Amino acid sequence: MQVNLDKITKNGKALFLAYDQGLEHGPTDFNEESVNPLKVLEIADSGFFTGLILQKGIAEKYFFNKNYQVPLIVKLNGKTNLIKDEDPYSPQICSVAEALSYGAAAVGYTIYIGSEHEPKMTAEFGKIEQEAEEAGIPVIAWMYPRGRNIPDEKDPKIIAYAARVGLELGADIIKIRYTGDPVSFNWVIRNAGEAKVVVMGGSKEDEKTFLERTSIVMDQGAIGLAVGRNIWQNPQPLKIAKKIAEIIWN
Ligand code: FBP
Repeated sequence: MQVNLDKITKNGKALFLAYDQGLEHGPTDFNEESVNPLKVLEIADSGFFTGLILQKGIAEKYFFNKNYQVPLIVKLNGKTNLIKDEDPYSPQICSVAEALSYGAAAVGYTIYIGSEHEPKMTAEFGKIEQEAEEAGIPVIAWMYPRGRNIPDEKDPKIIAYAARVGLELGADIIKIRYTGDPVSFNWVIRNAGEAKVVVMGGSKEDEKTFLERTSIVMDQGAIGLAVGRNIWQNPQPLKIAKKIAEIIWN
């Protein structure tokens, strides 16, 4: 069954603000402003975003029962970067039912394809996918090739493989890295098939490069971006959000 993406898209396009880095990277990503979830929620609720990605703790304490208009996307798994396991595993820490109780319009899950722990993640994802479908909400798969079997996670061929795995596993939206050139990225999009593609942000880059990349991925058929640091680490987050939104909905 094709799930409806209307709640987390506008005219079929998407701009998601990611704010789960506190778990994944620790406070190193934050400054005096962005350490405060309220400040980032204010950015998320500016009208430029079609979704806000949170882990359950921040969803419960800062989003639930408040009057935010931005749709909530709860990330169901996550891990710290303190464990230096070459083959990463990101355990499920929130259920679909719990995410729904915080008001989630969609859920997200990271799969490290190529990791020795890939089977655990694909199995967890399969269950989540089924529960989300029953609840009628979309599932976004962070498709990240990583581990000892992946010599280069930026290799366009492995990124295309990751996109295809997302389609095969039933993801409604696939969050993936840009390959670095339009031709190989077009192949990624074609491998994702009917699953939609949003491009991840990464560490903060200069604005011009980031905006150019946004145009390229949109031209090749992505539906938008899921980005964190390139927005809330920018000294003028709303200004850059506006520019990105103008490209996405041009
Ligand atoms: P950014 O735009 O800040 O890179 O956020 C995207 C994201 O996928 C987050 O959802 C997540 O916390 C982070 O990147 C994980 O990054 P990595 O695993 O590459 O360190």
